[in-house]
Amino acid sequence: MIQAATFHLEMNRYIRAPREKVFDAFTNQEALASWHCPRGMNVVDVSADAWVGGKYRIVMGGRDGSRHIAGGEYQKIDRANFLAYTWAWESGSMPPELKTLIEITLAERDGGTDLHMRHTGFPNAQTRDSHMGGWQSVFNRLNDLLDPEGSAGTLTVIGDPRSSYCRTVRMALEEKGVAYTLQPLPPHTPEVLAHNPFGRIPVLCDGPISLYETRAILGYIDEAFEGPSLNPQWGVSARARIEQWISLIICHAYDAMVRRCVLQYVFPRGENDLPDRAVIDAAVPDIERHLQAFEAAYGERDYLVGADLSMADLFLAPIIFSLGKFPEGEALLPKFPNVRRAHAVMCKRPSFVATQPQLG
Ligand SMILES: N[C@@H](CCC(=O)N[C@@H](CS)C(=O)NCC(=O)O)C(=O)O
Repeated sequence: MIQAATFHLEMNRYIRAPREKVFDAFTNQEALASWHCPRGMNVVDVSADAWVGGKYRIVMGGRDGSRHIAGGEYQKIDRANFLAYTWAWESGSMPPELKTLIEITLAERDGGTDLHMRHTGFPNAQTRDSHMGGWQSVFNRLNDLLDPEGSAGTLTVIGDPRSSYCRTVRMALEEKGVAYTLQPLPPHTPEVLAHNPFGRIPVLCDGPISLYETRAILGYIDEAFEGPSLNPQWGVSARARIEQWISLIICHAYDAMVRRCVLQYVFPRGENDLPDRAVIDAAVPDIERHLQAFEAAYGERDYLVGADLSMADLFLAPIIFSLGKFPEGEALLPKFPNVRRAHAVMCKRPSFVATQPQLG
């Protein structure tokens, strides 16, 4: 005997596509194959007999080889207006005999479609909440598929294009080949604060999912999207080394090179609105120590860890670029030939070229 279920979730999405197209994406097998799984997974197999009483089955595959299979029966089909179908997992946290119900209501608005989803019948709040996160990700893929801008209609990077962290995120998206929209905004604006209580940029919005802190954003980009891995290095020590460099850059190198040097020129706060010499001069020995560490790490290689680009390089390249635009960088960088050579390699990458900022 199955306990009466009392938990449900509701979701609203606006999709810039005609109602018929949105509706058909739920009932057409080929369409379902291209969107109906969370980011980071693939639809491995799908069947859909879209008539009342007909069944559907979706096999979602994780990169680790895991399989998550959901299926059910169509209950009501009113094309382009309303669709109801049962939903059950063949394995996982919900018992296969527990059938939940999905109701999709579509309404036309401003040339697009308001989609309302009601998913009822969860046995507890935890199961409902885990489905909520999953559905948000699944509907992001639906949006990528139907929006005329593709993933740029779903994915937004909020931040000043001159910000080195912002550039790191944009380079990561470029490296993965993922289209996005840039919302160029400085830190602490209401739009930024709406997503990050600390007001810092960048913020990545993927539909209703928003993230801040660049390392976390890169992890999301790497796992959620197809395309080359941002950390292709093999082995525990290589992966730890990447994290070492990222941590050093975020906690110390950025402070010395950007905050205490570059930003003194970009946003001068010294006497007579000039760069604060004392702050810059005190930063120079710290900048030099960091450059020494990077010089040794590169050796004869062009990347910080191993023979390939990693997230560590995506963090460092925008900082070296900014530093090189100001007198202290111009004076210091020639002393570090490995850093210069590796940076020249980064400068040629299309991801670097595509994210070139205008520095003041
Ligand atoms: N730890 C943050 C640092 C982000 C950061 O410091 N961003 C700068 C712009 S490059 C910023 O928002 N500064 C404003 C502030 O610190 O209040 C991250 O990794 O994203």
